[in-house]
Amino acid sequence: MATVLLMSTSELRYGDDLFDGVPGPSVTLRRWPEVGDASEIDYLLIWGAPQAALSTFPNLKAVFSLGAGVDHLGDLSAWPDTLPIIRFVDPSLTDEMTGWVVLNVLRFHRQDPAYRAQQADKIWQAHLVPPASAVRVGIAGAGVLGLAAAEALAGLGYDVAVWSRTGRALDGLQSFTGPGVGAGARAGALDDFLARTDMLVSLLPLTEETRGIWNEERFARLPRGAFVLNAGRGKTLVEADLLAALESGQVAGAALDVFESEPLAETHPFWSHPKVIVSPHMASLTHPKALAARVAENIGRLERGVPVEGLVDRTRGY
Ligand code: NDP
Ligand code: OXD
Repeated sequence: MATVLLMSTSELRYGDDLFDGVPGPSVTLRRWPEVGDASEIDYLLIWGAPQAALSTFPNLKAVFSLGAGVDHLGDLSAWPDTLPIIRFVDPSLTDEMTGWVVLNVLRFHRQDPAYRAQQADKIWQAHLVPPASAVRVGIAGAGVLGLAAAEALAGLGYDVAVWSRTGRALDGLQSFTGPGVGAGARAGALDDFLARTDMLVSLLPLTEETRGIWNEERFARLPRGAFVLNAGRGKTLVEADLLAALESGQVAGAALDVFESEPLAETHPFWSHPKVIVSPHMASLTHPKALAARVAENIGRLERGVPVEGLVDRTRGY
């Protein structure tokens, strides 16, 4: 019997029946702040909970993130080295993110914002668009989510390239590797990637390297009139720089699911910006039963001493 403590500052989505009917080891769920005897807690299932509370669990075996990202855990190096940190990796999350990316690439390519504006004015007018093969999509972050989105877009005929730290790629896709990082890295690769990108899709995790990476300098490297889509993390993008690039026409439109500060303030200019599509950090949501199945499976693996899926590398920060 494993005891899991759910620690989350924001989620009401996970009921007391979270692990009911889930195959694998039997799990007892407790909900923070009703911890009971802290020495009985084996695993934390956590999203944005206060780090100070963590020191109180002497027998912890692992920490599970409620999502794919782990930036909400703060400085990973502050966590005990021996404590595995495991993120959520699951086809349900991957497929939903692929849907958000495809939806928004198609939206811009097929001029949906213009048609919505025309509909408001009852204007019947069609616009020719270039074929998908002439639209160069650049996916920043070629991980679980980035590669799946790349594959889906390539399947629709888009000219897709990916950019990552170490240069993983799918067969047949152009791959660019982070500047000065990793074996075989090529300085200027990010600039080359941006120069060939009409639609930039960021699925990067937030780390010290990626914080503020999408800024004035990087927007200027894109072809004039490019689109920017961000569903990675809000703090990878400098919002004031994006607003300026939209104003100047350097960036033609943006679809944003994540923001420097969430929820997005009512007074934020993105809400009513004609070139910006806002979604409330929903590009891919964690589905409770899928999460419970993954967590139970990984608890089983930990208890059998076999490698888990989604183990975070705390020196990389993701
Ligand atoms: P992965 O860890 O599988 O992939 C991360 C990718 O980013 C890897 O390709 C990695 O490179 C690349 N990367 C990391 N740092 C750098 C860098 N400095 N320079 C270039 N590339 C870099 O993560 P996932 O694909 O599973 O998830 C990505 C992120 O998506 C999450 O961290 C989270 O922030 C966000 N997310 C957002 C959701 C939403 O609803 N908006 C839902 C789920 C996730 P390499 O391959 O070389 O390691
Ligand atoms: C995640 C998220 O990291 O929802 O899973 O942002």
